Amino acid sequence: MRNRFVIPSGIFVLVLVLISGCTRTSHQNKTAVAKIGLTTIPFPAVMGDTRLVLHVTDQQDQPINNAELSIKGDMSHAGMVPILTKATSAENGYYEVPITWTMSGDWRVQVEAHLADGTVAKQHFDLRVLTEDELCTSDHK
Ligand SMILES: [Cu+2]
Repeated sequence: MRNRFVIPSGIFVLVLVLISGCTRTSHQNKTAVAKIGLTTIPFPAVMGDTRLVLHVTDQQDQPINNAELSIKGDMSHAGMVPILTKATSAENGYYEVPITWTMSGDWRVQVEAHLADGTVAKQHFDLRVLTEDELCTSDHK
């Protein structure tokens, strides 16, 4: 009873840290005035319809709700049509948009956050999209 809300939000924060942790140091844009984190619902991402969640915060870790996000998903091999989408409304810094992964495998998601002051923060994330079968397999390890 008393853990009702603690467990789901704990998992969510952990996922954010895991994903942003591997990209933050090497790819952070020097002129960035905002920090961007990414996760998916469900996580790990599976082929088909999922939701993408981007968390945008300022240098003091305060949520930024009025950014306009341009999101582009590409696969690591040639010949794929990129996924393009936008997100413009947020709650507590979390921008959530539906996204349909058209193929399983390695994707790069590039995010541009256009801020109210006219500056742009950029971040990209590499993630693997699993098939339903792979998801089942990794659950049993
Ligand atoms: Cu592909």
